[in-house]
Parts: sequence; structure tokens; C-alpha cells
Amino acid sequence: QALNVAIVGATGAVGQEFLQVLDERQFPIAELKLLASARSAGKTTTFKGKTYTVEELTKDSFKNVDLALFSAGGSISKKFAPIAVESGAVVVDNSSAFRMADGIPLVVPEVNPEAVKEAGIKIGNPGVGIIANPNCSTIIMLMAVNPLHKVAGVKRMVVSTYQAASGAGAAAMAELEQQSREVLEGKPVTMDIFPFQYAFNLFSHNSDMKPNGYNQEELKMVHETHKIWNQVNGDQTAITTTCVRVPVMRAHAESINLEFEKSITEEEAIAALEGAAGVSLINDREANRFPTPLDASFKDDCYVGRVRRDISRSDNKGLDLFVCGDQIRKGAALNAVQIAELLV
Ligand code: A2P
Ligand code: 11C
Repeated sequence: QALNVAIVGATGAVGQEFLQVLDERQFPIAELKLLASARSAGKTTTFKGKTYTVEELTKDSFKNVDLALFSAGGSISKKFAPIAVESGAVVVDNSSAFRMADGIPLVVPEVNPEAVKEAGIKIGNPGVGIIANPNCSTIIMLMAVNPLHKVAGVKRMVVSTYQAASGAGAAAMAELEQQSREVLEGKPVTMDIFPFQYAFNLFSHNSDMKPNGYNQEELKMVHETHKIWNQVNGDQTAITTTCVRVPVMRAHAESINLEFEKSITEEEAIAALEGAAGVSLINDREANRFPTPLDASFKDDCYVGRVRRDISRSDNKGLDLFVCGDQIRKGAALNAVQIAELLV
């Protein structure tokens, strides 16, 4: 059946990508509503050749809406997602507002699609209706790691990220572009979004720093993975992460070291990755050709390479790999639309 769909944050980087992905995947839409702040009310966007006017998000925005895709930040989700559910919509929320809440499924469709049904969420079933989209770094990591986890069980992982501007929104992408131009022109750089020069530089992820020395992005990757894998206390994969912002426009990269419960050879790992939905390999040692953020940009798949036995171990229970995934697509809009597809 065709659904009445609302997009909250329709003018943002992810909001615009929602439209692109819904169009490409021919998502069944009856009516479409584009919502953003009062600043954007009256702006227009075209979708499938038709012009739509952006409306200001208010508590009355969700009448007759079946599905609401949210990407306007955590505080907007906290305030308006319950209102949307109350009005009878199912919400797929791209923010971190509800990810760790009990009873709210946190879903990567290639990993744990069953979580939606288990939570009793379906279109036209008012009252239970928020599904959380994981953090982009978590999604991209799990796309690479989950196929191997299914074969040999991941006991411990050590992850370092190289995160693109898009993860901080459209304004951060514009800042990277502007600063790059300013540096090349020998001008002082404009710093509005980040407290450091971003062009020709990199820095520790800009999320909140916690007393234990981890930032919030790093802890999200740990806790969200345990929830998605349905791992309870005492039976959890040990995970440690370091998140870094690099001057790349829209695809995240991650270096991942894995320790497994069971042996897994390079060949077995490659076979598992080759058979995994949403994963493509770029793993040519002779040509020194492995995934780059530009390979992954504007693509649906996550690209995996550098698949190699960890030489710090004498057994076959350690692997290293590198993954790149489009932060706006699989890290956000595509994953959310795939979740919505589970409902139709
Ligand atoms: P607006 O463009 O009107 O500010 P990004 O993550 O790329 O920065 O995008 C954020 C999205 O969230 C934008 O669509 C933005 O709309 C929207 N947004 C921000 N604040 C609000 C608000 N108070 N009410 C509704 N939408 C908001
Ligand atoms: C980044 N992953 O790349 C972040 C942004 O929890 O959804 C998104 C934060 C979140 O900076």
C-alpha cells in the first residue's frame, strides 16, 4: 500500500538524501510532506517532477501521516517523535534520542531486521512506533564486521574511524569547502562549526568528551553494537574505538582489528564478505588498490578491503580490515529507508 510520508529535517543533508533514496527505490508514497524549521518554511523542493513547499514543523504536522522519517537532531526527535506516534505514524529516527531506550528497536536491516517485528511495530498500529537508525559509524562498521561475526564470533574489536564532514551536517560540509578555498587563496580560514581548522587538518571527533577519556561518538559505537547484536551484560564483544574527523566530504572510513572466538582464514573471511548483501570488496594487493571514501561516495554499498590475518597472533583468530561507506546514504538515509521498507 502507498503511505503518507513526512520528512522532518527535509532541508538538511540527510533530509535531501531521504528524497533521493525514496525516489530511486520507488518507495510507495501517496502524499509527501516536507518539514523543517520556520527558517525554511516556504522553500520549495522537487520530487518526482512535482514541486513541494517546505512547511514549518509543528505538533499538528503529523495528521494522516503513516510514516515519518526524522533527521533534524536529537532535541527535535525527543519533542516531536512521540507526537508523531500519538498521531498514528511510525517514526524512523536518525538521531541518537531513542537508540538506547528499552523497547525501541535499533536496526541495520542486513543485521537485525527481525527487531522491528519483535517490537510489534507496523503501519497503522498507533502507540508503538519509533524505530531508531544507528549512528553512521556503527552502521558502516557492522556492515563489514557482521558477516564475519556470523562465521566466527567477534570476541574483541579495536576500531579507528576517519569521519567525513557530512556527519556533522550540511553546514560542516560547507565549512570544509569554504576553508579549502580560503587556504589555497592564502586567506585566514572561517571557523563557524568546528573549533579547529578543518581543511588540510584532522582532529579528535567533535562529540562530547566523557570523564573516562572517550568521546560520545566512540561510546555510541560500543553501546549500539551490543544492542544491535542483542548482547547482554557478561556476554558482550569487547570493543574499543577512536573517532577522528578528517577533511573528506561524505564517506566515513574505518580501520578495524578483530579477534574471533573461532578460527577464520583470510579466504573464509573474503568468501563471507563476498556473499554479504550491501558489501563490495576492493581488495587487490598486487595493485595496492583498496577502498577510498571517494569509491564509497554516493554509493549504497560499503566497500571492504585490506582483509588480512593479524600477524601479531600465531593463530587464525585475528583479522584486520578497512571499510568505507557513504555517511549520508548507508550511514543515514538509505538505512532509514531500508527500515521503512521492512514495514511495507
Ligand atoms: P532548517 O534548514 O530549516 O534549519 P543538517 O543536519 O544538514 O544540518 O540539517 C538539519 C535539519 O534539521 C534541517 O532540515 C533543519 O531545518 C532541521 N531543523 C533544525 N532545527 C529545526 C527545528 N527547530 N524545527 C524543525 N526542523 C529543524
Ligand atoms: C558523525 N556519526 O559522523 C556522527 C554524526 O549519533 O547520529 C551523527 C551523530 C549521531 O559525526
